[in-house]
Amino acid sequence: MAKLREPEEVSMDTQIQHMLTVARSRGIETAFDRADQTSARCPFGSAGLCCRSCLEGPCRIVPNGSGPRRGVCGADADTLVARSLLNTMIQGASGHAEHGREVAAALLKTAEGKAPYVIRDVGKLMQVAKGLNLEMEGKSINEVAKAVALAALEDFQKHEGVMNWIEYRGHHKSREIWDKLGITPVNAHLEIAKAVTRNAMGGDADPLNLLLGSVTMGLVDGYSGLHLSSDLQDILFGTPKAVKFNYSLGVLDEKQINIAVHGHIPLLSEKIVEWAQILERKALTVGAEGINIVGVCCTGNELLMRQGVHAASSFSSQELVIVTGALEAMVVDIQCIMPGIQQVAECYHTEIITTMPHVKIAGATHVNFEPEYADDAAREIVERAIRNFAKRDPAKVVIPGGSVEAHAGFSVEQICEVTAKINADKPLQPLIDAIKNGAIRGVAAVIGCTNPREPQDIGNVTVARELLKNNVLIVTTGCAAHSLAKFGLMNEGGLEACGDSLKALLRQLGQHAGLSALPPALHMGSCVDNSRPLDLLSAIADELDVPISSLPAVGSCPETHSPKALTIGTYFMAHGVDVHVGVDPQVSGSNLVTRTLTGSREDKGITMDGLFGGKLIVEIDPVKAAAVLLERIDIKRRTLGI
Ligand code: CUV
Ligand code: SF4
Repeated sequence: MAKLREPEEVSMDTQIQHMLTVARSRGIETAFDRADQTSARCPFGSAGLCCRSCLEGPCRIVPNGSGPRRGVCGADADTLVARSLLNTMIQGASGHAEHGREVAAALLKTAEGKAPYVIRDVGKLMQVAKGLNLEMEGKSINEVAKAVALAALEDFQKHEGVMNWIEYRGHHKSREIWDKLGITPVNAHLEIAKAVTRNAMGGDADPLNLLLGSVTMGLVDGYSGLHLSSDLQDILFGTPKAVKFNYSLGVLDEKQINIAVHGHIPLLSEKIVEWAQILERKALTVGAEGINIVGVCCTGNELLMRQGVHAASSFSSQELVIVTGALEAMVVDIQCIMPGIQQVAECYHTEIITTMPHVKIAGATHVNFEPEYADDAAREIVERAIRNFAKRDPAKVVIPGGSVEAHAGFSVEQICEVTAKINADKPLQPLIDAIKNGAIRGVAAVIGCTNPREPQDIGNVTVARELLKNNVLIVTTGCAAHSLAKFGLMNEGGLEACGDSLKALLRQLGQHAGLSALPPALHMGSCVDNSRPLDLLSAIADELDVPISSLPAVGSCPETHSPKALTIGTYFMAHGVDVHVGVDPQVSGSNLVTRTLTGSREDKGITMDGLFGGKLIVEIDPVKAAAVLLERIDIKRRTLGI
């Protein structure tokens, strides 16, 4: 049996350390333990050199050493590595595209009066309709919503032209590059199907062409996944505005019925919040003081951004929410749901409830979600949780004390509402001025996950702190945002982490937001909301009439585990934004692939930096990573002449 890490080595968060000790003392295994048990990892797979694409294989090759240099079909290391990367990209892009499609279908049903949702943000609806060049004259709100939904669904159907959301949101200077390379997606499903075929045995065997295929997956992810989802979710549930919430396991409440919502799509969880309020009185009849909804992963992010729902856990510690013994139900939708939660739940009274027909877990309860019957599903789930309260064993309840207050809700609209109080005609100008005069040295999007193999939060928090110290403004999404919230970077206390000029600016802007200061890390939402930092950059680039690739902006993904984070990173790079990843992306088996991804424009041969103006930075050490990101920010500042 492999030696297990000490709790202090597993997470920086003392509550997580404590709950891990509790889990171990009760003989409950979690992802942190399984990461230790599976620590002997296959060297072929780790380098991208194992191919299982056909039944001649699996082929494992050794490009520089004593072993075979090609698979049975003749594919070499470069092709194998490029294919295995594309495989990862297909996974990532499909996840986000599917998210977008589900939301589009729900919007259509809402517009047709078949689903129990309302259009909460009519202004955003009109703005999106206008952006899509849709005819609005004389149309009712529902008719416009229907036209928007159909335009969205077309991005999964059309057979020529370019995805509507790229026409709408894509920056024209980036578009020129994509079009010239012939990589601009036509429709998400078509591109995904094409990528699967080109990646099969006997398909594409040109590593550079395969890498361009990966960039297309990044664009599919970015536009049919991220932008489309954020836009439509804002229309349905409201564009986020400044909001307060609390973070950490301590948000569970011993006296209340606790329901965790986990996954990615807010369609059902928004309804659960509604039904928890409606059924609050019923909770009192079973002896609870109320119903407490807490968020996990990105469904958590969606709810906190719009409803101020407290957040309990990021990805890697999701099982520990159950170990508190105080959870009546964990409701999951799609993505990032560890199958392991069911084993943990079986040691408690917690009911795991799956909700999507294509994402079930053996042993869990399934309450099917369809937009038409969203109210029925939400009501049943809340009632189940109320019934489960009586089964709770008080002797097993351990909730760590305390939680951290955080401010979130920083959509581009919210940021501009604040800066418009300084310059009403040109709301972006205060930010542009601050970038030009150096008060803001650059902008970094700290995004992505937590990974049970990595010490939780350390990478995310260290990269952010190192950058803040150097006056780099942080925007954040996903589970990285959970890390930054927990460690105080979303409240006033976080200002001590900032360099002087950034601190002064955040204080000045804060006054216009009714806060003593803006938080140093601006929470922009879930993973699909990585559309928002790009929208911000796109608007700044337009204002300055430069490509996005000239801006002193970087992305950093210090603790990722998810293919989705790699596609998001690729989408950033396709716009010319440098992206750091703090976990090995498993491409080391090919010098060609590694050089193309990580090389600079001055290097020999084709590089991402040369083609798009942004490159991949692989650095495990977060302090060193921040130093490299600062260097890249400064290079871009010099090219911009500031
Ligand atoms: Ni989509 S993708 S672990 S929940 S951020 Fe969290 Fe965010 Fe990564 Fe998953
Ligand atoms: Fe082997 Fe080629 Fe088949 Fe891959 S596609 S398993 S390298 S024969």
